[in-house]
Amino acid sequence: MSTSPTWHEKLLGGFRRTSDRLVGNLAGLGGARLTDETLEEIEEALIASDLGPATAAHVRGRLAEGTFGRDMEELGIRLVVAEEVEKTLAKVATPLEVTAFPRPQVILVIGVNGSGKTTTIAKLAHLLMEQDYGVMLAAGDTFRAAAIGQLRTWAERVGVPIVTGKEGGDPAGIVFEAVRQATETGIDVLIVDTAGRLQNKRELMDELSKIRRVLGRLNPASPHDVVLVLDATTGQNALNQIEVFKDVAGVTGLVMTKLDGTARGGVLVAAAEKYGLPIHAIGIGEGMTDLRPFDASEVSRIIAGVERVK
Ligand SMILES: Nc1nc2c(ncn2[C@@H]2O[C@H](COP(=O)(O)OP(=O)(O)O)[C@@H](O)[C@H]2O)c(=O)[nH]1
Ligand SMILES: [Mg+2]
Repeated sequence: MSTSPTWHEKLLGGFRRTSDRLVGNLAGLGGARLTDETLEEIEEALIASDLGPATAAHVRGRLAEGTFGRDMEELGIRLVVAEEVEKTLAKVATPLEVTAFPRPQVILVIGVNGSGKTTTIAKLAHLLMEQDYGVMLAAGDTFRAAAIGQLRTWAERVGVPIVTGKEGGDPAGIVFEAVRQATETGIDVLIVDTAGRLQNKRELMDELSKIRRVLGRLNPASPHDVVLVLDATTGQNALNQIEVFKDVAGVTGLVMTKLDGTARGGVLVAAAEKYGLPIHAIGIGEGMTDLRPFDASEVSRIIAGVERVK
């Protein structure tokens, strides 16, 4: 009889590449005297494992300050890595909170095609429902009929109302109608799907601005959240997307998805370090329950390969 993997087991899978690489890189560096040269090697090993340069420099600094020249076991090094990574991640690990008054809180979900927006919306809706919030979805990706159908299927599965329009229809109009319905029916959270690929970037940004303008006219505080969804399997490319979207789209927070299987989990640390944007949740699969806020300590210990050491 097989049981399905737990959240922790799936996390281990998603960070395996980063963790294996890091542990492999650090192997053999412990037990020796920490010379300048060894410290240099350790710092390079950390950067090669996708951790950002600042976190790597902090680890080096920590190792140099207290223990330089002393014998340092490999496990000791990894514990320092875990502590420093945790400091970086703890600053950004920020669950999405539902605080908007008046309701609804409007969450605009953006990101390039295939990054996992629609799936993340379904998972987020499920997570919020579990917290007893009333959730509604708006199908603002009208670029393809399949995108509308995909969100509708998820809405049925999760059990939340959805507002849709025609393929090729005006997303701003759909969003306007969704806010009206959400207000009328006392919905707490309205989550808006958006298109990730239009003819060109200009058009995509224009469409997002138009949605924002319409929302802002209904309530100046809206959208309350602009969440950029990133695909962790794309490594450095995920960082480039933050660069592209953060200012023009007014990103307020991130969700990192596909942190399962073939993910390059270290990119989570790199993103945290470089941009300092709140990271609301991480996604580790295609199921409804595969999205959660993350525990900076747990993730750091997994990355550093010390999760079983107390
Ligand atoms: N393994 C894995 N696949 C995911 C995850 N999130 C989304 N996907 C898959 O990635 C593909 C694109 O997701 P979708 O939500 O349609 O992306 P969108 O184009 O940004 O809306 C789909 O095949 C999803 O099933 C995840 O956390 N893990
Ligand atoms: Mg989609």
